[in-house]
Amino acid sequence: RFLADYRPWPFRLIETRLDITLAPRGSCVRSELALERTGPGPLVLDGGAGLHTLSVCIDGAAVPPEALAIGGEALTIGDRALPEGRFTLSCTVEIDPEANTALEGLYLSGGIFCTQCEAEGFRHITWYPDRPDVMAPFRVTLRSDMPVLLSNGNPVASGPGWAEWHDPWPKPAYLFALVAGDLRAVSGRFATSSGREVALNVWVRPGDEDRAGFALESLVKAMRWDETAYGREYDLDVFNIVAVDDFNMGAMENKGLNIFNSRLVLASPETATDSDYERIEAVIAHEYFHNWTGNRITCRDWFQLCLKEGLTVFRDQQFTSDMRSAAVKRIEDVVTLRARQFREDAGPLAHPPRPDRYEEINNFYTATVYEKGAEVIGMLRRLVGDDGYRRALDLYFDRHDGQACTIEDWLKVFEDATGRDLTQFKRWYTDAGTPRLTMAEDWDQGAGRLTLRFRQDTAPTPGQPDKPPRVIPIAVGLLSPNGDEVVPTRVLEMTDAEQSFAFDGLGGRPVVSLLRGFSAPVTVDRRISRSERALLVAHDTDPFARWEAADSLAMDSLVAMAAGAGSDPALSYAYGGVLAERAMDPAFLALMLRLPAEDEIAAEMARRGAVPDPDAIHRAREALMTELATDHARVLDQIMAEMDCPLPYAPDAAQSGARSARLAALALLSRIDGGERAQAVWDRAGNMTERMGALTQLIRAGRAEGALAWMEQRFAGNRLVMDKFFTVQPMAAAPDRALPVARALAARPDFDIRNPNRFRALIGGFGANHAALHAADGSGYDFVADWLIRIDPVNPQIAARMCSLLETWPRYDEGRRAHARRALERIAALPGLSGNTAEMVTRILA
Ligand code: HT7
Ligand code: ZN
Repeated sequence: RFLADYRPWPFRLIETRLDITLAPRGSCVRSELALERTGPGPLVLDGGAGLHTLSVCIDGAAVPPEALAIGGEALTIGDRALPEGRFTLSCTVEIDPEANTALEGLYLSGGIFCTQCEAEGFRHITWYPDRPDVMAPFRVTLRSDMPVLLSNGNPVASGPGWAEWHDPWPKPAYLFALVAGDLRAVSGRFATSSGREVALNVWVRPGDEDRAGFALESLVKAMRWDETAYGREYDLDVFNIVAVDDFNMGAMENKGLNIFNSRLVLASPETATDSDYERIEAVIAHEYFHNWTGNRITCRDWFQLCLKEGLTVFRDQQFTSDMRSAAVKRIEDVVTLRARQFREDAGPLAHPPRPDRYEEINNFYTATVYEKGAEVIGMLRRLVGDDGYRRALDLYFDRHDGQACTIEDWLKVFEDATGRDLTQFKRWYTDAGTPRLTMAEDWDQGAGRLTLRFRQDTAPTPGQPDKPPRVIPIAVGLLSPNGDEVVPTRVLEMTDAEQSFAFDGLGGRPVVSLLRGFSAPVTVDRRISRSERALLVAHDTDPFARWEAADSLAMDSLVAMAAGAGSDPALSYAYGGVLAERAMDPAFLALMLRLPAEDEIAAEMARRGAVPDPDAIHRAREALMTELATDHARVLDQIMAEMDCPLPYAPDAAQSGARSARLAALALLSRIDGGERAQAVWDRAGNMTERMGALTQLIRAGRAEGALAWMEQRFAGNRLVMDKFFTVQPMAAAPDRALPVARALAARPDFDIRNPNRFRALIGGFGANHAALHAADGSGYDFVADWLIRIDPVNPQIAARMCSLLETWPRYDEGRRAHARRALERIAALPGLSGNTAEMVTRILA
């Protein structure tokens, strides 16, 4: 499919009525679409193979067989059978939710009927114009003996065995949802700024009510924040959230009826970690924010996916910054961006935030569309300023409410609101690849002038050999050699391939603090001495740049060590300085103590033109951690003691920051004490955060048997905790132990591949063990390929998404590349391979 092929649908959909009788093996879906022709051509509706069509009528009369074609994935009614003006098309189909293991359309999750319609799931429910630019109000009747029957919008009426819902806001089919099951609500109320009373419900399985409170609190915070920060008010009488155990992604923003993966709703201190809590707060907010950025204003077509996802990620990042520490959040976001999106951009799956072609849209819910889409908005905001951003957003909501829009519409509101020409900026949306920014410095002592000379280049990506320059906002500050800030942050706007910027009136040569706040998603090459880096680590006023200086010192050291060099004493010295600083925010300290992950080191080596050796990288990182722990054992122990949080447990920024610093210190110290401290933390642990921190180190130290047995016994019935059990073992195991551990876990009866969380837990956990995944004998690739082959016929979306575990194969040596290629070819050759996985494997191999 191609962006250039977009054509409007030649009919207007005035209203959609659905009457659905639910049964596990044969649910009956009756639809009535009120339609009006607006252009020439037949009426073509989308549908899937699983629809058993019982009748198709126009204005109550069966469509004659000669006018009707049902084939493949379309139902077509010829021109001549269609009345002039308004008419009603009614269809009746039967579908089989129990057989639906792909979890797309209507399916059953642990006895609960639920739906997932984004991107193209509605066509598995009935024949429909399943495209985001066809929007209509919905009136839905559900019939079932389940006690709770939910759909979008407001409840209209209900009786024993049925309920009617009406959603007045026109919406595309991908935002339709229904839920029917034995559920309990944890409820609250919210009064909007204009006085609308909204009933809030978080629906969970009986017995899970005591783990739903945090989700409800997060929803209230998100609703209030969107009113204050964006002037956006909620627009229905009820807002329902439902938690289900079987879900392909994290959550879904269906209008008024968000459906969530239960891991993003259910939390208690005993079962969820601090990061689980933070993620729940963020995703509840993300889905809620979609009500305006996605639902009220939606996408014209799926090429525009980042219009809603990039903007909504940007908004949820702002929200978390406001709720917690902005500096820590920014660094965490950059770490994720580099680990996932830079990796994508540097490999065979590179694509722009707005792709112009795809085969399977589900394969484009990527870090590029989401995270880079958000970065692009951050740059836009930096360029137009906070006021300009606010004016543009107000205009966006005014101008486009109720519409299905494009990236062009989005950029136009910025142009109209600020008077800025965004022609060049648009390249961030249309061009793939991470620009490399090279900086050189010219210092003129006599004139007191520092000139910064920049060059930008972007390597070719699939289908895009030439990369014209982009506009890059480069935030820069200058520090004097004694650490004082002599020039506060200034944003330089680079528009050419090469460009210089001068700073005058300087008393002495300053140290440049570059790309403050990570002002653009680029990589940086600059010549900078260790002592300048150390100065930035000690004194930079910009927290991101400060962290970045420490991270790059560590990275340089690790890259050199992986290539056989000894460690750099400057790093341990800089670490000592950081540890000595008493006033540092503990969450920030935890980030400063973190060493780059093995996959990040491999990526950096590849970027520098070297071939990474995963075993050497693993050894280097372990050696450096051991050295840092040895050098700083005393103060690390002090940190562990000081950061021991008082009871009661709270998942707030202060406590979770302290716990993360404590566990970062524990991770280092466990390298030199054989896991003794980890055992002590485990024995006294009062919450899941401490348990998982300690367990990771116990596994690494090879003394986790007791802890694992306890966990299994204590949480056997808790799927979410058992997912952690499946992830942490292969992830933290020594590289030569990870495969036998993963194989043993895969052989357990509770490794159920129909549950995406469980599959991701084990296969993703193994994939996170860099040296095991990239074992020289290809055993890691084979293990992953074997399981992708097994899951593909069950759940193609999950199979395709997990293919990205193999996307970095071109980085490695010839032997590993040959093994990876063979594993990928084995998947590609599978008879009946899904289109989803076929597309991914073909792109990865290209
Ligand atoms: N907009 C939602 C995306 C999503 C999804 C996409 C494909 C297949 C299943 C899915 N479940 C949810 C979630 C979001 O980004 O907010
Ligand atoms: Zn989203």
